[in-house]
Amino acid sequence: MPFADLQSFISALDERGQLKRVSTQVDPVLEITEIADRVSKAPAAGDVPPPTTDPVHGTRGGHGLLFENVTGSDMPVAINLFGSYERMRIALGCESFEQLADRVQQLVKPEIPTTLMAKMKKLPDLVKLAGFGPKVVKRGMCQEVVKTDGANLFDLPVIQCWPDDGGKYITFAGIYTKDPENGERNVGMYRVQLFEPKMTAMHWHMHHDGARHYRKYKARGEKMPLAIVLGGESVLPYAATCPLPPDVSELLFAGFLNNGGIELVPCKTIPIEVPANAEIVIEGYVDIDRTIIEGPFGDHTGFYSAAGPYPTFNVTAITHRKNPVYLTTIVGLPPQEDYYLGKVTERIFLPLLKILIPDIVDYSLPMWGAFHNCIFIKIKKYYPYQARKVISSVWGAGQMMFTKVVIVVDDDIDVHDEQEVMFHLCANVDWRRDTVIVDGPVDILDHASPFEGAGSKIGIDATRKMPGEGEVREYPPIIEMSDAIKAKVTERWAEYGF
Ligand SMILES: Cc1cc2nc3c(=O)[nH]c(=O)nc-3n(C[C@H](O)[C@H](O)[C@H](O)COP(=O)(O)O)c2cc1C
Ligand SMILES: [Mn+2]
Repeated sequence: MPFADLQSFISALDERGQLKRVSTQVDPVLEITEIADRVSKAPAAGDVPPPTTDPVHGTRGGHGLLFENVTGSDMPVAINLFGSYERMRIALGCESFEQLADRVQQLVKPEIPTTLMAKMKKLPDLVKLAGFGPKVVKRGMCQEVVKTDGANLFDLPVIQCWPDDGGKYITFAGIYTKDPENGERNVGMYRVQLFEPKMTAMHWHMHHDGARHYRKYKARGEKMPLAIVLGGESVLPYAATCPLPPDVSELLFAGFLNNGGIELVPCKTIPIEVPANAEIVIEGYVDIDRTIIEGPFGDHTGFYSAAGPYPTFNVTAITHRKNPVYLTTIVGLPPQEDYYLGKVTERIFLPLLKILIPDIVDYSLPMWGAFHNCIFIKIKKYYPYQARKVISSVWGAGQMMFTKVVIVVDDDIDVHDEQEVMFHLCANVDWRRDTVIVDGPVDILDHASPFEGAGSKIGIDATRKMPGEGEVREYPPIIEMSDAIKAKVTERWAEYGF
């Protein structure tokens, strides 16, 4: 089972040898980053990479870290808690990500019961599904301490991640907003730069749901209530990063992962509900008339993302449980903690992706692709230009639209083995015939595109070509020894005297 709050998750990591406590005093400015960066690239604590992840990079991630003595604050700082396959499995309460993917598959493709008996059997599943929605309750530990006038963001041990960052950033919070038209909740993970004791920026990319909500408030001329939430159920940080379609509730998905709806409490000063079991909640309003130059920030891409204008957020209250733990993360040159969040999405979303694009057998987002730069896709090819169809479909599928390089291979290739993919790519492709370059939206963080968020993407068809796919000669067979000779050599191996 996943955990009901951050501190019970931390205790579980501790019991399972997945946590290191650091009692030496550390500086939240840069020092925590350097430690966390080294640890996240160290061998993983007792980790076993799942078979569907690449064996080289899947073995890193070190331990989760709890800094108990942080300069300038009385709150401990937790980081890298989700930064390995094993810790992600613990956070999501699953034995394997494939097991979770199976649950997602059942959710999206429910078998239609035909007999009365089968209907009766299905009933508990439906009742359970209904139970995954969030439940509003009266009281929650996230409000054990409430500060309004006395609220000060700089009392929190917020870290400065990298030397050229614009300042201190809250990096691992769920941002809770509501659609002003229909009240639908959204949770997204967006970084929050601190400017004043009660003022921050709100860095949501224009393609994300927080920005969509913001545009609606702005059009209505209303200020936008918003809560920044740290901690809560151990599934929540992951759920906030999930690339769900607009209007598909992250909280419902979190309830599904949590095997029970997330309990919410009404905020003290704004009309938003937040997880009752959160560690820390920052309440306030986004100012629809004021932006501020936010950034630069050392980002997922491994580069600094440039400074630019983003809306400002004014704090009306900070609430927290007694003795809260401050949760944070860093992003930078992969692998970092976010790599594992991304890999879990890759696995869990495979059944959903297959519904959208049934040609796909499997896919992989290689670590160095930093999510949006590269995807390897395996298809079973039946007709000419099928790979081209898949390439176009990927560019039309939610946040996959950002993918700069789409590489499609045949179904006898292991997409989790980079060597194998690159071998076939380089050998099978005629660049002029087998590539397609299109203009379209790209990730806001992409610095190579001519415009922010708009540039070009390449699709590479690395499958064996068939008639109808341009000028094609016959593809030669790959070299393989006959089974008879292999068996003979195996049998005689000792005789050779190696
Ligand atoms: C550690 C981390 C930091 C992130 N920071 C941002 C950010 O600052 N701005 C942003 O728009 N997306 C950021 N993202 C990506 C979004 O959280 C992610 O795309 C999410 O699906 C957006 O949800 P939404 O579509 O509901 O807005 C971050 C993701 C992670 C894992
Ligand atoms: Mn969303």
